[in-house]
Amino acid sequence: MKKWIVVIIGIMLFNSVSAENGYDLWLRYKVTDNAVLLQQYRQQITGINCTCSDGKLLAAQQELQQGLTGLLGKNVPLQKLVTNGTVMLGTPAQLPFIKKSVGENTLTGLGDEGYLIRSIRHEGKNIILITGNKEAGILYGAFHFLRLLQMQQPIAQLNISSTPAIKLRLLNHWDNLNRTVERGYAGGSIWDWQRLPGYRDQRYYDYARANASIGINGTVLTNVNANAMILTEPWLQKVAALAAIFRQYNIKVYLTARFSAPVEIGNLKTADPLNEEVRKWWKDKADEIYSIIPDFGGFLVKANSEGQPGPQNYQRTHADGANMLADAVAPHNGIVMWRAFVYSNESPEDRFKQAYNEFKPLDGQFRKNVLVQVKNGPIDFQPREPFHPLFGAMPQTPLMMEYQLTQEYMGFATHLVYEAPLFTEVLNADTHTKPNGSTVAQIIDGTADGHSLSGMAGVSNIGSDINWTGHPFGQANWYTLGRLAWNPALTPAQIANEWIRQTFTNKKAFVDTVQQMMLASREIMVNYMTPLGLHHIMGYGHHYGPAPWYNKAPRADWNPVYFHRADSTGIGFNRTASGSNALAQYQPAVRRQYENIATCPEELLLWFHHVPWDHKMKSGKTLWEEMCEKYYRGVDSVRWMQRSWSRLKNYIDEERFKQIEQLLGIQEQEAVWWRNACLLYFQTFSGKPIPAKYEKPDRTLEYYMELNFPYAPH
Ligand code: GCV
Repeated sequence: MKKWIVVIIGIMLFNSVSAENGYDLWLRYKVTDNAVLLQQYRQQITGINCTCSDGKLLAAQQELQQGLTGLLGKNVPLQKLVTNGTVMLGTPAQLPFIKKSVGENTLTGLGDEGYLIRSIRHEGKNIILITGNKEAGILYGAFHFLRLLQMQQPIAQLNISSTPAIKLRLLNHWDNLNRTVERGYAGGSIWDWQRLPGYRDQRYYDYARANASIGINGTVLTNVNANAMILTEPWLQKVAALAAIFRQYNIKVYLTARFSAPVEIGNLKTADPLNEEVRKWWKDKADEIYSIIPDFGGFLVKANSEGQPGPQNYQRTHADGANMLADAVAPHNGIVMWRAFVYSNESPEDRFKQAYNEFKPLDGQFRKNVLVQVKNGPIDFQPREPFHPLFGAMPQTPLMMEYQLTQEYMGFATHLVYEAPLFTEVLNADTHTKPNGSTVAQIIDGTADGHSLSGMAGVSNIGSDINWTGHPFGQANWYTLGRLAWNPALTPAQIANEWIRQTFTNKKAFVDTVQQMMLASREIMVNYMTPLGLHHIMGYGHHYGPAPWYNKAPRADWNPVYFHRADSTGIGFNRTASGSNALAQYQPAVRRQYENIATCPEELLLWFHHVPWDHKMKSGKTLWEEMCEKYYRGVDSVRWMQRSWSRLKNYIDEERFKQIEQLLGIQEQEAVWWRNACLLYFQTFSGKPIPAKYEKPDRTLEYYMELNFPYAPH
């Protein structure tokens, strides 16, 4: 009895630090608030034994000690001896008994980053073994083990093995050297370039821990709208300081390469990729980089897109440009990620089609160490897009997925939008390019076409805000990227469940409610912003709020009116054969489904069809009525999220509760703004009333059209 009271008081004391600012992310390691389980954990885990000769193992050991000590509410010591309840870390090379105990084949299957967590008998004791062929695997295994405890799972009979499906699991920071972040809504850049390399902020370690905990193994530090200065020696020294910290967590650094760097910092007259001097400049530059950062990952390049220089400035192809850089880094095992996000204002072609038109003919022309990085959809990270037609269309080239974690088009860091449903919707889409399996997931994990190089990247939503992502729920999107890149078969529900339990609490009522909110949140946002396949109708430049009327951009395909094409007959972009025929870029099975208005999923309808206002939808409503219904439902659902959240006050700390409550309040106001502005504007074309059963917009269209936001972040 006395023992129980001590345990319960212990739990209360350890968890009594109530205010939480979100800095600890999902690595909070609070004492287990279930007395029975805590007792069991304390018996099952008594110490840590590690033959730590390597940085990554040391990192694993430190994390385990910190985490277990927190979760068990008592010091978990490092041990030389093995006792019942020892957590033992080591590779088969360090601990020869492992080979016999788990079997050679099991180990081979783990590759370089996989791990095994097993409850075994060793030297007559019951121990928990965390092993992998390489130290990196053990690091990931240690984080998995901690996740089990944070989620209050049983650990009596462990037999877990896991290997990543995707090789390169990367964050892309759009961080500038002056510490601004393009499309960043969570403060400034976390890279304190001015004080690097001398000052190594604790944030860098915590950033690396967080990434390692979800399997992220690379980070591109700089914006794709690149600055050549990062490639100069003093800046490379700063990069090297970060690389030294990240290395211990199995994270490689990558940089964006400005294509015109040979001219800008190399004093050459040209950056032509076929020019010998230029090629030598890049080779020398690569040699220099690797002499400073021996495990440098390679380059990410945005070329001939939105004003960035590229090989086409010299009448060369994207393959010429990528291959030149690939040749420079190849001797060092570096790679090049060449982005397919290209479109030209000189071309009258539907922007949807341009990347495919430029890149498909280049399939087979890229070096082995090049990946082409493709955004999930053909336009630009909209709330909903069909999958990019390049997926499946370049079988000889590894295609890497680019998602956007930062919510450029999804309410910045103000709206609660859980992106996993968007990510998995694309991964699960069938490209129909192969008879036996060619979902987007199978294309990008390399299995469809037999590529060993594979990658998934997320444009980072991280900044200097204390909670890293501005909105506390933005952390879930970062978490999702890592977990999905490790295992694209995970469902949004599984990932949300893991994240909620670790980030907030294991209490069922809280977990269930928040999971429901998260799973619904993406569709809710689609409904109040861009239902039924509307896209790209936001404010010009900063992309804040609705502006479907906007038509003054310097190029047509930056204007909302280009994308929605509303007129008195209907609304939507005709991309069938009678329109831009973008649908021809998909395989026949996909094309046929989408081009037939009767079989096109209604959620994508206005992506592909210009639809009469009176068109009968599946619900029996007209298109106009359905559009009204979606916009109103979107707002109502935000109110539902507000009500749901308000019931959770007693489950978590006040600080985060209030933050989220306030943010939901703004989200509600902005959802109303989107709904009213869009419906009032589209009504000028449909000429139909907003059904009387709905609350009336309380402002006029003119009011919304006059709003302007010169200082919105962008
Ligand atoms: C980094 C969109 C964004 C730009 C971004 C670009 C890209 O156009 O608005 O800020 O530039 O995508 O992905 O390169």
